[in-house]
Amino acid sequence: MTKTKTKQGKILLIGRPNVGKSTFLNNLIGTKVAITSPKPQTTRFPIKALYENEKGTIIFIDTPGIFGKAEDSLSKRINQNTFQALHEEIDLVIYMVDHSRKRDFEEAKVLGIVRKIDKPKILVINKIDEPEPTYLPQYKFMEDEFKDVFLISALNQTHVKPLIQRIFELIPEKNRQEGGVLSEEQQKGVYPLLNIDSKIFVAELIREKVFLMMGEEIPYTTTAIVDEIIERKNGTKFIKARILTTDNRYKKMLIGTQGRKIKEIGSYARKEIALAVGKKVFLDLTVQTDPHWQKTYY
Ligand SMILES: Nc1nc2c(ncn2[C@@H]2O[C@H](COP(=O)(O)OP(=O)(O)OP(=O)(O)O)[C@@H](O)[C@H]2O)c(=O)[nH]1
Ligand SMILES: [Mg+2]
Repeated sequence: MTKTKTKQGKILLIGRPNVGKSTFLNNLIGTKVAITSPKPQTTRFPIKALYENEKGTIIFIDTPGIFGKAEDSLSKRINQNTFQALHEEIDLVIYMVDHSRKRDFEEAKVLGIVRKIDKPKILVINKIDEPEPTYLPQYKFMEDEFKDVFLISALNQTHVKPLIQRIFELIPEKNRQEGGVLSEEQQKGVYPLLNIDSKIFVAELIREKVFLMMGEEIPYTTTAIVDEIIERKNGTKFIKARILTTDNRYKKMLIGTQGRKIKEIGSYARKEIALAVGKKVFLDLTVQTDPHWQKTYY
């Protein structure tokens, strides 16, 4: 069997909530693999996605932002999901920070975790497209602890290329058997996602719309579950999904007056799912109260 040399590495993306980890990954890969929103802890479990170019392949692990004060059971569990990802065999760590936010207690907590990981590390300072306010000196101060520092805009893709270049320099060269060692793993997910099937992917898109369209605390009372995806003979996809919330009063708010809110959420989600799957989609979306969903699903 012919063997070819190629760069292969597994990279952990870590940082506090909202610094732009998932945005970075999506824009790098060129397709939405992880949902994003202006609210903290949008990502709830590690998301593995494959990035390929002529130099080789990288598996990125996007993690939920670590909350400094995880007081409720959901954020505790989400933090735990990130700590679990630290046990993966990784080759490199990207520690992402947002220069427009102060280095505070939460940042210190994440830095403490990063310091304990005995792997090469790159510090990525994100959101440089936002010049004010800036606390850049507070982050630059950490430079010596890292192999390299990059100032980027994940949103505008500024300075992302040199960062990828550097990543490829730092990850190992491996033998790859013809056909690719990742193909089996790839097939399990929704390409280039490696650990998510299409039901979870669709559920994530619905959850994103809840994060974007509902007020402050509501998204944290919710999750989304996809029960069925049926391919109809006429080429359309029929999807049956539910938004779960912890309390009847939130259910009411999610449904809205005369069902307007849930219709809006459903229509926004349906359009994006249709775009992602390249088919016409029928989405049957309902809201259900389940005070214990957090124990069952995360
Ligand atoms: N101005 C600016 N905004 C950005 C940039 N990158 C991300 N954002 C915004 O920051 C917010 C959070 O982005 P996410 O990618 O969801 O952040 P995250 O680090 O994955 O957050 P969690 O999943 O909650 O840990 C979103 O509103 C993004 O649009 C950037 O380079 N510039
Ligand atoms: Mg995220």
